[in-house]
Amino acid sequence: MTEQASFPRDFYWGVATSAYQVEGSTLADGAGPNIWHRFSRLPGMTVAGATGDIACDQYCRYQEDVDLMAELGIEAYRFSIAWARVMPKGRGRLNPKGISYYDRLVDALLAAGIAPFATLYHWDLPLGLEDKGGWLNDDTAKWFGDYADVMFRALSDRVGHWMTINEPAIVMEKGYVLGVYAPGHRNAAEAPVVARNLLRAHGHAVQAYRDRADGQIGIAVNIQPKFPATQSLADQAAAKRADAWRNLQFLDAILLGTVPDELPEMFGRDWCPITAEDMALIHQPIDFVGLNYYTRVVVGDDPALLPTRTRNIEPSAIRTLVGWEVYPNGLKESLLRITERYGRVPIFITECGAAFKDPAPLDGDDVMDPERVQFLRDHIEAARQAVEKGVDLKGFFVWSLVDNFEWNSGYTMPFGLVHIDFDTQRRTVKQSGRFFAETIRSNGGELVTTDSEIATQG
Ligand code: IFM
Repeated sequence: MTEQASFPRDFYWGVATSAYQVEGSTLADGAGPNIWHRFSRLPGMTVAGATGDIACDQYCRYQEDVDLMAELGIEAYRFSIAWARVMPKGRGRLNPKGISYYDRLVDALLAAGIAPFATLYHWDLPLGLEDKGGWLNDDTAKWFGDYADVMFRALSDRVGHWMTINEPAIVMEKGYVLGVYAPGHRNAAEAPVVARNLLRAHGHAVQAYRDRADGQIGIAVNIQPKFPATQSLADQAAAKRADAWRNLQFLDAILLGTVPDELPEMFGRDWCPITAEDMALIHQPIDFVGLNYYTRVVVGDDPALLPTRTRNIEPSAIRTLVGWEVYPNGLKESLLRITERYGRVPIFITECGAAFKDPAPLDGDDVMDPERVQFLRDHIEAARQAVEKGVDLKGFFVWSLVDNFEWNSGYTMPFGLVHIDFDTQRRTVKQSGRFFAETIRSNGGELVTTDSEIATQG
């Protein structure tokens, strides 16, 4: 016996990607370079010197990917727009051919009955803006608003769901503190400046959207529940700091107009305050929260590691290829926490997925990836339980449609429902792709085997 479907009837089952990770043709048709173009060419920054120059070639093969999505019954596609494709220097002159690419993509999606969900910024800042200070320059936020307005003008008649920025915490931490992602800065003192400008950029885009369109706009944040390694006061305080840094600072500012106390304490005289004027821009109503969920993290106190003075403890439990603990309950906890902290705001799970080592495809057969099937099954079940507890969940997007360029890991971390042979660009559906197709067909209703059933069967 299976449980009844409890996802709403108008639920969106989708897949997600981002421009630099899948499009390729990064400089085609007048596009400008972005920070990953430069960063991935620096020695040692990506595994095997990989770049997104070709990636999944979606710029040329978008119709093939749309057809694949249609074949799997996918209802929504979350893609991102490459800012430097439509504004080669990040401001000023537009590139009509770049805009036309997204026009064609959106039309192809709609023709296939797939709802387009567009992200305006998924980490590919135009290089022209990096050379003017990037996210450390206050003007970048304003230029982002101008770029957003161009895209609203071009697509908001057909795109009803927009996300301003993907995972601002990762931009700040990996791009500016750890230097493992573009632009590769290593300066903890830059973090609050970057965070403030990302938030201001979000605000400018929301403002432009309200002036221009009447669909839905939100932001996609990644939440990682933080657990203290021990019950010591020091570890508990460490978990609170890590939580404020990674999970709370962006949503608190946007939805509550506040800054968690831990942040100014953490930064001391390096703290960059958000002014009242900034906050008025940032703290505007949004229509939904996008939640990207992958794992939880256990943390301990470590005074040497700035700015959070915390260290992550290696998980001993089941992990994905990236090393992240598989912890589906964290998805439920995160959904409930957002609902409790910010009120019953509509939420989309805008990313959830896992990298596992997949076998090579054999001619004519699907790629078998039972670990990813299990991962998805358990996370969809966690989402269902959150819905049961009253979370206003609107959709579930798997990361990702296809194996793609996983940033500094290059092409070594397959997350796709569809395998790609990067020598031939041949696509082969995985078992997880078929599983997700079945999930969509049943609206999540035929996945869940209850514990009691397992016991009875045993
Ligand atoms: O590939 C990334 C994506 O760009 C942002 N969220 C996490 C994914 C997996 O690491």
